[in-house]
Amino acid sequence: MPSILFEVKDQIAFITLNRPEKLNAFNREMALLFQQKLDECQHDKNVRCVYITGAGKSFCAGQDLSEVVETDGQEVNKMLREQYNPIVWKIRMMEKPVVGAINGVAAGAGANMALACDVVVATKSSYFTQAFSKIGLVPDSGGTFILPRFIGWQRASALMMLADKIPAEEAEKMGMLYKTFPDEIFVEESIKIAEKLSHMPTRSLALIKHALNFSVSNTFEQQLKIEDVFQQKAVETHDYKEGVKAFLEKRVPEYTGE
Ligand code: T3D
Repeated sequence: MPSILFEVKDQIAFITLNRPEKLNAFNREMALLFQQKLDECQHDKNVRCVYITGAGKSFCAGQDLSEVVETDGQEVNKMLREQYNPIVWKIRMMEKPVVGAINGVAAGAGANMALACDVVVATKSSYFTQAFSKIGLVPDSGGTFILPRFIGWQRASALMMLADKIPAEEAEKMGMLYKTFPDEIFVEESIKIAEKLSHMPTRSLALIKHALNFSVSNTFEQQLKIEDVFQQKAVETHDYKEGVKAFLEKRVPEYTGE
């Protein structure tokens, strides 16, 4: 079986991390295949939403530790540059919404990849752990950037140092994710979110995403300029014209993503 399952259905690309016997931990082959699929999503005009989940009872347990026995600093450095950094970068730069559908444990790089998604939802039985410090590592995959911005410095510091298991409902209260759903209705409810996003004005969603990307390092003044530039881009889209027209005609808009 391939380590990544991939299917495009009704303009949603479903990416499933598929090494369930290892709780979908990443080996090199899986990390590279994941990147390839993210690239396909970016370039395929038929894809208007990406949905990432894990096979079996877990989302992802981070790096496959059986692959890194006796790894030295240079190899880890290469690993981050070749495997993990491009994955979170591609998720953040993707010009379509990415749903992180967390269906069990999200640990280490798996937890931080989840945080990089645009809309993160989880089963109530899921949990997150910044597992790195437990094995003498430092959080990677953007975790030290994203987590303090989501939940504040103090809580991020505690989570990263203690590597505690944080149940999804607690993570939701902290602001680490959007919503949790009971396990038995999770697939249905999380796909509904992807379906909704796939029918929305895709280019406006991409601009919202990039505006948020810029907001983490911009001043208020710089951000007002970004909003100005992005709004001009949005106004030029077909979907904007359709949105206004449909509103005035009192009908449901039909967005094409253009
Ligand atoms: O050099 C570098 O590593 C740089 C890269 C860093 C990126 C990272 O992601 S570092 C962080 C790596 N991940 C971890 O440290 C998490 C390790 N796993 C765990 O702590 C636990 O497995 C979990 C908390 C995730 C889940 O616990 P539990 O009790 O539900 O499951 P389990 O029994 O521990 O695991 C089930 C199986 O999956 C087990 O295999 P077995 O005994 O049935 O044959 C276990 O060994 C395997 N597994 C789980 N996580 C990993 C793994 N195998 C390899 N690598 C894993 N990360």
